[in-house]
Amino acid sequence: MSDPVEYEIRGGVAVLTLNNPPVNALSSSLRRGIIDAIDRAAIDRAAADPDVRAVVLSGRGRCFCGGADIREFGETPVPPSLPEVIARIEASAKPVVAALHGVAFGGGFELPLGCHYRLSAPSARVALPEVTLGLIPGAGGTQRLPRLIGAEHALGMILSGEPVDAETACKLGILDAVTDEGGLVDAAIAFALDRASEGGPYPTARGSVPTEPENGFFEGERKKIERRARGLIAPWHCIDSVENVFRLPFDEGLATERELFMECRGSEQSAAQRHIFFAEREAQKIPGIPRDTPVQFIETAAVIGCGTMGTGIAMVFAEAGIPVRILDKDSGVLDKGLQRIQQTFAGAVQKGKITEAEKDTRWAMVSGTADMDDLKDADIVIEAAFEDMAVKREIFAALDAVCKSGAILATNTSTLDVDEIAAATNRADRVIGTHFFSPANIMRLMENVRGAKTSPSTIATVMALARRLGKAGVLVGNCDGFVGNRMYHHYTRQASFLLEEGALPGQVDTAIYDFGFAMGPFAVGDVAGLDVSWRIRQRRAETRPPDERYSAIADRLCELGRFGQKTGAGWYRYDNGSRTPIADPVVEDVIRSVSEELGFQRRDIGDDEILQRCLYTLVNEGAKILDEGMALRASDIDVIWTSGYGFPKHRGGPMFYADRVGLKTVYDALCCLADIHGDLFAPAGLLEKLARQGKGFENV
Ligand code: T1G
Repeated sequence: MSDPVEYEIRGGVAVLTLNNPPVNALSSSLRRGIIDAIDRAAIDRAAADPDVRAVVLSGRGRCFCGGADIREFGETPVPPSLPEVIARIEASAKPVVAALHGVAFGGGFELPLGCHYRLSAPSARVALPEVTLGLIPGAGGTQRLPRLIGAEHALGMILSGEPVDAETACKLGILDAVTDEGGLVDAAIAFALDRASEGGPYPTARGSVPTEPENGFFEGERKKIERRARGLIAPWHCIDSVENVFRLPFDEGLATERELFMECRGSEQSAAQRHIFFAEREAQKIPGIPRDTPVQFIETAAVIGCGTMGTGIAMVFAEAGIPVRILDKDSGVLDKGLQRIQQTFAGAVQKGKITEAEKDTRWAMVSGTADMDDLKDADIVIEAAFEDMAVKREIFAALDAVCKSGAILATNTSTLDVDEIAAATNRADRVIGTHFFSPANIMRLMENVRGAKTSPSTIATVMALARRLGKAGVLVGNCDGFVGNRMYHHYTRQASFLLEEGALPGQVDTAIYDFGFAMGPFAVGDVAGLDVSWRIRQRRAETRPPDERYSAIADRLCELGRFGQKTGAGWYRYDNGSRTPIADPVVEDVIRSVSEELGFQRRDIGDDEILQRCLYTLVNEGAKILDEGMALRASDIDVIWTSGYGFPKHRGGPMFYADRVGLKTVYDALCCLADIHGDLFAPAGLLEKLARQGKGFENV
């Protein structure tokens, strides 16, 4: 086992190199290693020490440090704590210089904040992403960073969790210098010796006087996060802890930060968000497809169809720096789509998300054509044409004839059979589903659908492409609706049945929103367009079992031309272009008339019943999907629902949530619902088995 901290004296400077692959996570052994190394460097002796005059702290491998070891959070803390390590460094009588490359995230950034100086390579990025894990910075970040760069910038970084690049970090006062890529450690050594020659005391964040923010700043920040942080713990504690910089002496502020951090660390919300963090990484691991499976590097891409999905997908490639050509035979549609892309990029500049130069770079990646021959050299083609099997088969046959032999042909279909599409080609091994979610340039989920003949190399290539595109890639089986939409179909059916029995759209949506979803199912339907699912229901009509309960309410609305926001009315009405849903008596009348036709005596329905019937339906269908092998693991389903359907991350996804409720509880509730509503709620075999064994989906 190599030393967790490499120790080398270079020209009177002790160079400490963190060495805990893959990201130098600050495990207990690494923290102990840092303490041992700074003791060895005798940092409590003056810089005149003939052996060691200064210290440089660097990282081995891809990054400086990815932060505290998240895997340790479920265990009893082992000393020394990270705050103790940082306090020792900060009190050093010798100058300590951090040399940052790659990322310095979380505790991996708090550690350098405790150093006297910070240098970085141009590629380095710093961040405090703890809030994305349901935490707050717990090793001084909320106390030191505001003292260095002011409350406004510090709280912005802490609440967003977003990285800051080296140039910006230098401008803000986080870094003392940005060196060239190759000479970081040498530059840090020279810098350290210069500081040692000048003598102490050396600057510390603790000793910096914070600049008071304008009056009402913190209250304003609380107002800003009201909607998106509703029901959460960590974001509010972030604001409280930064505000303490201006209310409490440093050590008291540090102690309070630690208390708030430990509260977050022990919360269900953080357990759920840490579950998703690891689940997204676990989803990359495909049994039978080893990490070293040959992967084709995608140099160029093409998209078929310049509609909403096609343009969204093209933007994803352009943002990842991959040249993408969009084909549409309708020049009007093509021009409109290209214009939409240009406007979206320009809008991102106006919002300050990207620079003019970045906009130009992205736009330069995009081109349009009406000639399929122009796609012959593309490494991958994503078909995003009309959701009709005949149309897709015709396109794939044509692509198969035109595209180079190694090209991957992918379909963005949301429900159609990938094998049937692949059968239209002579390269079924290189055909796969790549199901993006609208808007494709915003939603992180990418469901990759393996066909029966899809090769391991094609799967490995597309899973690697998902990462490169910044997507949460999940490999799923080729069943009707794959995983996400198959579960969503049952979830929305239940929501409609609740309307027939007594609820109204606003009540159902509010219950789901209060649970933590971004929107309830009816509001989502109005955004997506009710005509989309209407077409799918019409396609399925001839194969629907005659005795299967079916709600006609949505069909009635579509027959009235109510397709949602795009027609100004759907489940709700929308006044002149507004996106705010307003309850509409017309819809209530439709609902009541369907209830009457079905002979329902409408009744009051409580939020608990709404949540049980909608969420446990999700869990039950997820269990069936696992049983059938259409998802590799329960946590994959959690990734799908948190990154593609707005399931609240602080609940961990449907399967994690069910485990926390207890599968016996879920099973018993499903049995009660089945007694009332029939087989709709018959528990899946896997769920029953796990419930009886006292186990959870985490054991699958
Ligand atoms: N702890 C434990 N394991 C980690 C880890 C961490 N902090 N970061 C990454 N890993 C594992 C990951 O699960 C994967 O494992 C492998 O490393 C490669 O990760 C006190 C309390 C650093 C930008 O939130 O953002 O500090 O799948 O695939 O794409 O205030 O990992 O190979 O078995 O993501 O090159 C705060 C989390 C922690 C940063 C690298 N830090 N990590 O990205 O590799 S809380 C974070 C990342 C904290 C303090 C608080 C990224 C990365 P496996 P990867 P990558």
